[in-house]
Amino acid sequence: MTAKANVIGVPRFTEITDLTIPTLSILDAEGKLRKDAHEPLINKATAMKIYQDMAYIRILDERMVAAQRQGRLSFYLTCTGEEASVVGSIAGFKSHDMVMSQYREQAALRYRGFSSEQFMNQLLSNDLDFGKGRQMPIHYGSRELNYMTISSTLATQIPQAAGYAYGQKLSGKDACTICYFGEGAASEGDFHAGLNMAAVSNCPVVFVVRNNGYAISTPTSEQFSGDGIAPRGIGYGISSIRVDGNDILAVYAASVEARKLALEKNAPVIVETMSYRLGAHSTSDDPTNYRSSAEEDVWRKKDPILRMKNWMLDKGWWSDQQDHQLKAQYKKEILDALKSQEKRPSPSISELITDVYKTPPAHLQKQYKDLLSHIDKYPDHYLPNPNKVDHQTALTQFN
Ligand SMILES: Cc1ncc(C[n+]2csc(CCOP(=O)(O)OP(=O)(O)O)c2C)c(N)n1
Repeated sequence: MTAKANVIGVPRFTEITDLTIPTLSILDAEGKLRKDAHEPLINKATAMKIYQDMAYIRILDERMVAAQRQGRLSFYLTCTGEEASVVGSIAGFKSHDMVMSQYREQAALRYRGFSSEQFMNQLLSNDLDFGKGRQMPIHYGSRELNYMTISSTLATQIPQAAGYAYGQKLSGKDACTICYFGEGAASEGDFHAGLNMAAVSNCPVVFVVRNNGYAISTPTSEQFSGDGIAPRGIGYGISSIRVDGNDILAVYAASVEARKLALEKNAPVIVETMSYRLGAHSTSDDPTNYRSSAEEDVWRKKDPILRMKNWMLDKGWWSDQQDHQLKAQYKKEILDALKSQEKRPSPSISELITDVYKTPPAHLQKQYKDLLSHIDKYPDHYLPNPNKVDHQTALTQFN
């Protein structure tokens, strides 16, 4: 889009207040339909799946933080408070659409069918981890579920999503990309490059920006002076919508429309979900150092799961008894998976430097062989290696 001519005769600056982005809100804080709001078309089966996956992730997060505190995991990162932003959005997409996420969107992976055992395999870096133990916990990925492996480096998924969506358009298949990131990641250069690329190349990609109030300890008031992220989309010529991220129906309705728009127009779309990161940034963070519990309490009262539960109860689609049973069942499923998967061996050391190069470069091979000799010399410094055979073959595999 080139600059549009709108001639004026006296200097008049355009201010942020001239552009007010409305917020889509369908359910009120009690989970009742707001006056004048349109309930999106959503069937009982989809609503049940959405609710159950949000409930599952809340329990997974609680159990995994506890497991980290017990020393069973090295690191974890919760989605707590933002479950509706994630599950409501992924539910508006098809299973063949690609997901490019940041790291707080494990609920989308669950929605796609990632099992408790698969979560544990990655979190525990065991021999069944798809990443073969070469990444920190929470760097999930699944080729089968069209979920691109997470990268720690903020915002790299944004230009990648534009490129992936461009490829989807060329393939002529009815598929698009959903790309998640936080408002903090929107301060990266990759955000601007990715958005502009997606807009000028007409890429069917939906950017879901989780505006959750913080980038680690930095509140949004110290990140930017503008009105959130949605207006930046307008600046790039991208259709943008802002929604109450704790309102499952608002997120779902906007996401269904966003996907439709992206594919009909072959164009990027932005969905900004306004929410709050209720948990710590990660298990390495302590939010009491930079925010008050009174502030957290305000958002606890807007719990997206409780809000959806109330709506489901009102519709007669759910009961308190079912809720109790489901939560007990998930707790057991997760703890059973933790117990069984933590008994599995570590990935084989013979795969430490494979999968990137056809033949690993000489310097990597040297480091690898040095490591193996070090393990032989000082076995007590390392975890027991049940794959002794692999270790031996590993020494010769690149010869
Ligand atoms: C390029 C880069 N810079 C800094 C970091 C460190 N870092 C990790 S998460 C994070 C905050 C991101 O905040 P936001 O995008 O709002 O997501 P949230 O954690 O709130 O979900 C930062 C600065 C990083 N991983 N990569």
